[in-house]
Amino acid sequence: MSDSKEYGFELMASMMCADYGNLKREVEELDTAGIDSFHIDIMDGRYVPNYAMSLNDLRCIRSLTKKPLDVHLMVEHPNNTIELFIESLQKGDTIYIHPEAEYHPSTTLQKVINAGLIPGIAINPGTSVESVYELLRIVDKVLVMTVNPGNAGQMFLPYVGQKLDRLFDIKDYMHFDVYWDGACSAERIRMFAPRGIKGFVLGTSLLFGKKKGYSKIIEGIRKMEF
Ligand code: S6P
Ligand code: MG
Repeated sequence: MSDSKEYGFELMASMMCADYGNLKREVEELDTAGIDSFHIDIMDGRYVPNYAMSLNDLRCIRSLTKKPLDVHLMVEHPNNTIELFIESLQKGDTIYIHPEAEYHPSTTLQKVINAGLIPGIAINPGTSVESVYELLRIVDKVLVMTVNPGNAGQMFLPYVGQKLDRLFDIKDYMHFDVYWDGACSAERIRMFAPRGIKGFVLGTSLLFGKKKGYSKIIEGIRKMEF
């Protein structure tokens, strides 16, 4: 059996799925269990019909761990508030924006780059690679949404597979990595890790609300023993 070291994939915990009655304990347990980073879903109730996490949640989690944060902004016009996020983060953290939510996404991404953080874009299921092609030249990460943004626990949208193939073809010469967000199951890790997904966001499908502890689950994924 191959393990994640061979493929080198990363595992991110989708913190909107965590138990907020025990947030500190959740962060500590995930940290100890070997999660690679903490995925923070920020929503504004406009770009997506939900709120999920806030800036204060982000700051709280930032203070509880040394591991990187992976901030997924599902907000309209992130350029208006990006400084609040930038100043709450540190080197090694990532900010993803949705290009459709911004008039001039490259201006916003440039602020992320200038701050020494890792720039990324999140691509919705209905967004083509062609429509964001020029941005691929300046980002380090592309977060492919395999569900529509806004909620955890949704069904995987299989038509996203063709877009992943297109991104795998161009990722090396355009210098970006491809990440997966939404309905990440064991079967999909098994299928897509060898094809070039660099990291998976784990939510209700595989990590949270299970009978097994985080260490066992994460160890199982790394060994590809599901
Ligand atoms: C959804 C959000 C995601 C989810 C995560 C949930 O808009 O961006 O990060 O929290 O994907 O995972 P699951 O396994 O419940 O679909
Ligand atoms: Mg997300």
